[in-house]
Amino acid sequence: VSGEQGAKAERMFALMDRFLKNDPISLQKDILDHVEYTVARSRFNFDDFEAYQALSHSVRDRLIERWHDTQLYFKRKDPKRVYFLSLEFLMGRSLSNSVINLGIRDQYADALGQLGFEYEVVAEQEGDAALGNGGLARLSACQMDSLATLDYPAWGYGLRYQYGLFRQVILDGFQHEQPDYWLNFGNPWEIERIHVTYPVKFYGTVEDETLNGGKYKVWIPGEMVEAVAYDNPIPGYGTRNTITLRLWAAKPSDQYDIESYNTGDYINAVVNRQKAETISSVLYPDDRSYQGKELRLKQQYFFVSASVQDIIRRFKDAHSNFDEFPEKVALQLNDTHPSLAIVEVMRILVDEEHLDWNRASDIVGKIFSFTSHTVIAEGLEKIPVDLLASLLPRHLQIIYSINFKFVEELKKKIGLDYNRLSRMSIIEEGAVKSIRSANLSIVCSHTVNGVSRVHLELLKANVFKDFYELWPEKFQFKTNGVTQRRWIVVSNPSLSALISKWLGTEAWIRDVELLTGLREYAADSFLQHEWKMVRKVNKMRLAEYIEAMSGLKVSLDAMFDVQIKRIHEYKRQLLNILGIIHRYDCIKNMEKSDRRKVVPHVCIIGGKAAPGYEVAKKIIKLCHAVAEKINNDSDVGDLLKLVFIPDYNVSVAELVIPGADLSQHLSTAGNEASGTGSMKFLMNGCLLLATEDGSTVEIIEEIGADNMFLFGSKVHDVPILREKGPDLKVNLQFARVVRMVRDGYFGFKDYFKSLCDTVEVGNDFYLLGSDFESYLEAQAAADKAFVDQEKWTQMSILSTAGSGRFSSDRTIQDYAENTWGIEPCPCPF
Ligand code: GL2
Repeated sequence: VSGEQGAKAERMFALMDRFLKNDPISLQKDILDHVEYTVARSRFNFDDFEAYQALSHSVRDRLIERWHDTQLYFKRKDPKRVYFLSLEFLMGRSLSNSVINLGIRDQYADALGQLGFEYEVVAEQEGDAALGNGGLARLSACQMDSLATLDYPAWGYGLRYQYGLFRQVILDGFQHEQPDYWLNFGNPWEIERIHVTYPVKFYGTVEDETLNGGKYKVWIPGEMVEAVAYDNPIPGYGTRNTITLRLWAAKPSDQYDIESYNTGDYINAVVNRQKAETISSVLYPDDRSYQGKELRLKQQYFFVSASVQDIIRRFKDAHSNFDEFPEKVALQLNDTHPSLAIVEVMRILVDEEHLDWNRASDIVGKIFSFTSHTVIAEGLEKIPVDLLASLLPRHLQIIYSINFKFVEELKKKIGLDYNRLSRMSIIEEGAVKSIRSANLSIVCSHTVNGVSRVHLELLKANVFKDFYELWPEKFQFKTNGVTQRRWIVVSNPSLSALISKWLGTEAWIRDVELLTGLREYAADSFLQHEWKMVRKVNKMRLAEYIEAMSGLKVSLDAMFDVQIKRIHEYKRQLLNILGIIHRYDCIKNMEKSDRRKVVPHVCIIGGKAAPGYEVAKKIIKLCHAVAEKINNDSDVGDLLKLVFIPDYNVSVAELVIPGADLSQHLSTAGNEASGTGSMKFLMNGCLLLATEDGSTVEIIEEIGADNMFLFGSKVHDVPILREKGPDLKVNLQFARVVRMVRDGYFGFKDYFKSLCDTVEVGNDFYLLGSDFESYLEAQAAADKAFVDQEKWTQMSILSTAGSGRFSSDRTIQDYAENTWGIEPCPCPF
């Protein structure tokens, strides 16, 4: 920088004490300054929550410093960037993750300690940012952490919902949903960018325009909303790089409203304006069904339009020729939710930048990649054409043109096979004519990814078969991963310290493959002893939580047997509960003397049901009804307890996972695209009881089938079993436990009738009956292994040792090299 600007920069630089200091005294001063000037409390009188507020602002200052440097460096280097578009990010808490990634957790803990506060207690004050439903959303969060840590020039883009995923409250065993107004107490982890705003248009008409001899389309909108950026800095671990998750909030726009003010109805005009904000108000709480609602479509377009405008603006700051766009930009579609980004880029290039259609379409084909996260055809999004025609009239025209050209090309390749042409068309004809978002995404992306090997096989064989046959080279898979920073270092600090001690280095936190080094000590009795101690302390922490929450005291000698995830029929929480009923029934019918041989279990189930998903809600109620019976049966005592953990979320997971001995992953094979919960448990040395579904198949390759408890039909068995129809040789044990529920043994006989019907012979779509016997065998095998604690601990160590492949670092590196074509850009200062 030269001239006056340069002189100014020099002066500023001289005034600045370069970089904030991280010694305990500076940190204390910093915290107290924030107590006084940011939180506006007296430095002599503040509570834990105020300490959290001050602490987080102090951390945020340090994030901002690195973030500015990173952004400046990226700007200077101008590397190819990846833009990760996702409607959901499940970030959870930010404080501990940030201080660990910045490498200053212990310093802060000291600083707080000297002020009379305990770090853990202060950190507990933070609420969860729950801007997502489940696995897909948490995956996005893990991937952001890896993108930052691996120094990739990346941006995340999403929506800043005012209400995150609902809070689950249980009353009399029934789920009730309460709004999660997470911004009530402020959010220190975001920075509002009042100057980074874009207009987003809706409704209206499309008109023709002639300009300099060219004919163009002009969209005259009927409504305009302003998108305002909220930036969330994402720090990498062991690097200065700090990247951005930019979330958009909707605000009323000043343009396009003058008319209504002029009519004199001032109050109504203001109220109408305010409605704009509803676009980013609430997260849809259903992760598997698409309802064709206008608000949802508005959300999708709102966030992609703002993001695409932002991306193009950044490109144009440094470039004038759009042919360079694919060298600078990779756009990743996280599922089909952001697929309108394709159409938005086309619209801007053609209508606003006046590129000719073929050139624009060539650019689009080079920048987009798409990852599917579902296995079933019913899970695929469809946008009703009528809805799109009214909300985004120009986009509908563009989709028709894309489809026309695609179908013409396709005819040349496959001839007039009308069935196939109609299956592959982006437009679905039928009672409700709709846009198939997946087809749009496949046609316009250079790469289509599955989230595990099995998932890709299923996509190729079923939902995307026609496309796979047409473009086999487009299809890849990137097995999901989770970040060890969050899922070991933050959530299980004692295990983390133990691992570092035995490996003699902390390098595994960045280079997770190093965990395999634990294999050589798996049989070492000293490590086993320390490993068991760490696990016991984590179990204690979990037991205290259970007691505080439910009043139930549980024995630490019992196996903590956990299933936490969204409640879905295909995930088969019902199979778990029926298995628990069977266990209970066996204990009741056993000779007293035999009970000594029973392995005590504390069964823990947690998860939310979508508000409109009746069957899932009944499963939650059944869990409570069964728990009520078992937990109050003095005959059973500590041999069996059942606990439902309400309001399962990221921070609850951070507490439960390190304390689990066994975790259950029971999806009917072929239904879970990947599954990521299992990876978190694995990293923490928890053994898995699972079907051979999704990523479990790859986990088996890594840690061996004899290191886990596998059961059930395999992926290729499931369609055959379903085809074959009901098995007349019904498993008697299964029939018995279902009958107990049916007969009202746990009460609520009428209420549970329809739930029992879902697993009756001929109706049992998710094959609980067929898999029951093998499920009980796997349970028995787990019990047997648990008795031999030495063996169990060895298996536990081997699980952690084999978990490195399931780090999101590996996934992201694979995406960067094989899908996006981007390179690390580490900030040197
Ligand atoms: C999911 C899949 O169901 C799950 O198997 C996968 O691990 C994640 C992440 O790829 O994506 N798809 C989806 O819509 N949700 C998922 O968890 N909510």
